[in-house]
Amino acid sequence: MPSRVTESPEFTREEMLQAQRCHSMHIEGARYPITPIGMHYLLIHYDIPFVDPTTYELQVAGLVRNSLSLTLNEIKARPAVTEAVMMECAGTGRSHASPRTVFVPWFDGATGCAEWTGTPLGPLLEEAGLLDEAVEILFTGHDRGVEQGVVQNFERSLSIDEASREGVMLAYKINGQPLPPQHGAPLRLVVPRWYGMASVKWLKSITAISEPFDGFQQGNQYRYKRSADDKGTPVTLQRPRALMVPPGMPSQLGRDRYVEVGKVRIEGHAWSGFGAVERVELSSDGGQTWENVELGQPLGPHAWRPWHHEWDAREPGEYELCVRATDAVGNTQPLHHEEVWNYGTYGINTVQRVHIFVRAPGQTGFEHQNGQAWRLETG
Ligand SMILES: Nc1nc2c(c(=O)[nH]1)N[C@H]1C(S)=C(S)[C@@H](COP(=O)(O)O)O[C@H]1N2
Ligand SMILES: [Mo]
Repeated sequence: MPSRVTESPEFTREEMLQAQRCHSMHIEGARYPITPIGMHYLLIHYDIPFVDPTTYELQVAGLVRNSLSLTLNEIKARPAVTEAVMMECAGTGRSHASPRTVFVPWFDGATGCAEWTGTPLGPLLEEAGLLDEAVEILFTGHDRGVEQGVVQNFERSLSIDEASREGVMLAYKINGQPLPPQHGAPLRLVVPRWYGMASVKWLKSITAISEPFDGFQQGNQYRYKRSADDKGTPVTLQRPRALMVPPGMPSQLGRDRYVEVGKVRIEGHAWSGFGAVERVELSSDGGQTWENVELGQPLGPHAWRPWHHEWDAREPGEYELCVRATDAVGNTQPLHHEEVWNYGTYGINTVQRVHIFVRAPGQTGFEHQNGQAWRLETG
């Protein structure tokens, strides 16, 4: 059973259900260096499994000299690190694309930068003693389900190099709190710089294997494909993106924005898995002209980078604000989804667009560009 794609601008019933189970970050959350718990996006393929922390044991096995079985207390007794890590779902921006896969219909908010606490994975793998035949490390979750007709536990692998990298950890806390069930309690993998699917939640086992893993979530899903029967290439690192906190006040349903004439402070955060963000630009004319914004310092090497700008909204009227990040290796964001479209609609890192009305003080009427008049009244 292949995945389903649709070209309809309307969302299906399944997408509605997915969107409610797997919510995005509220876009105004782009203001916080650390995303508050509950504002961070969620992605849950099947059910949230119940894993009892008091009887929990992590199995470390396969091609290792010393198989390990570790309780949660044993894992917590190991050296601990705390780090802000940018996380983003690979299905990011899917609803900007057409056709799109029928799964979680993300717009811009499949994001969060939480502060994770856990034990580094590298030293644990060393303790287990990888045998020479081992080429990859497989991470298996406790959650089970049927996806496109295939019964499975959620599982994915990393190369030994990737798994041993600085920052890769087995996390048991988020923002100083024990992991809540939806974020992978009692223990999850956190893989900085990669799209979220690599950070396996509800971790059941870690297995050293002799062949590159080609299971469903790696050999079939999370690949950049041109068509349904193209094998494609693996989805790995987060492409550059910048998010802005939409300025002013919103309309309730349309999410259009309203500000008064004058200086408007615009701020947000930007990130890339390929290298540090070196430039962020803002456009107020839908991406025709750009100006550089001011960059701040990120909380750490794997956190998103703050930026801000004073936009001079001189004339009343209608504008389209866009923001664009460029990273240290020169990757930047496309204006249109066609430039990055792929069959699974992964990594759609098109610029965020915010439709905004600038009004004279007290102005209530607007001419909308499609000729429809808008009225604002004070409630
Ligand atoms: N076991 C398991 N791990 C998982 C998933 C899952 O469904 N099951 N979803 C993955 C995907 S696709 C993403 S984007 C991240 C989301 O992590 P979060 O919900 O904590 O934000 O978890 C990943 N880890
Ligand atoms: Mo994801």
